[in-house]
Amino acid sequence: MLTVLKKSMVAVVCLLMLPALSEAGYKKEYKLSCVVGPKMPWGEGATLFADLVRERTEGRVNIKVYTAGSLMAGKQTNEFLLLKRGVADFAFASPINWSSTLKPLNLFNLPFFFEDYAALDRVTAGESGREIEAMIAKKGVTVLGWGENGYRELTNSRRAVRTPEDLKGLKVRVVGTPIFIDIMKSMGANPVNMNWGEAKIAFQQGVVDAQENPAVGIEIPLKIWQFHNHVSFWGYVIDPLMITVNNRTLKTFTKEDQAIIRKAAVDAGLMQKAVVRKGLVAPDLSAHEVMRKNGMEVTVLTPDEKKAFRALTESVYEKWVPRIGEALVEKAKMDMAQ
Ligand code: X2X
Repeated sequence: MLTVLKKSMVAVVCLLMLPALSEAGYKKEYKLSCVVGPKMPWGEGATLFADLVRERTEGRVNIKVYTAGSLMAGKQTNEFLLLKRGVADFAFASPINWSSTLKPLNLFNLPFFFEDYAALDRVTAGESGREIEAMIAKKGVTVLGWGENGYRELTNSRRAVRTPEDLKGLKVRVVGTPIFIDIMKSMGANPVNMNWGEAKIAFQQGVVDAQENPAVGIEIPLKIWQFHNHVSFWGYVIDPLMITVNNRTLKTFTKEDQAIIRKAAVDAGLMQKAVVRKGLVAPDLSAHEVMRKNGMEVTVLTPDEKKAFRALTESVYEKWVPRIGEALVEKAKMDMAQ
């Protein structure tokens, strides 16, 4: 009788202790930062990641998504520092917004550098990708998985843009990351930097003529045709996304939960990436069709037409490759050539 009682008491104590042990030090809620709204594929990807983590950890890790840059009052270029300091625990982030703080991330902003999706995938999965992750880890943040915003395509309210002559003088809203000013100037445009949170009003009021963002990732969900009736598919920059966590936060989770979180980030990233790549490559050009149906003139640049823009950006490479790191750029080229 006594042994039975003892055994059941041990069982009860174990049951009571188990969740307590595995959740020791866990917060009730973790904050995830995201620059865009919840209805963009990027924001949906953030929610998907949070949901997968919650389900797979059976509620132990509860992530709340803060969209539209709400954790940083819209100042998107501050995101990395907020994450590093632990104001945010996680971020579903674009390297664009971190690259004024972390110079090597400007690799992803080099104009006409990533010829196609395969090239980008080879970098994020390759040695250059590992080097970038190691560089970020040293600064206090772990990259858990990669998603995507997409190729950044130009829209404007003035004219079809196919040549540098067409771009000349257009007032283009760009993100507040210095390299974008240099790129736009080199190609003859007139760049104005502004946070994403203020951009829509600027388009509405015609403060700027143009902007560049991914078609499926941002322009279509935003209904950019309300403001701009021309789109140029020129693929000048592709914007990957990273699902990330503060190193100190990550260490507070059990090994099992860390593995679950990593897997959830990889899964959510892959799913989100598939969404933003749809309808943009022949034979499925349904995204172009959506824009056309909504009254936009769709201009698709040929490889030679892209080269004319690329040739103008030589000064950007001269200035920025040394800042990114010659060796990293070379490594990325080698990964792409695999
Ligand atoms: O600000 C932008 O253009 C956006 C939403 O694409 C980024 O955060 C990089």
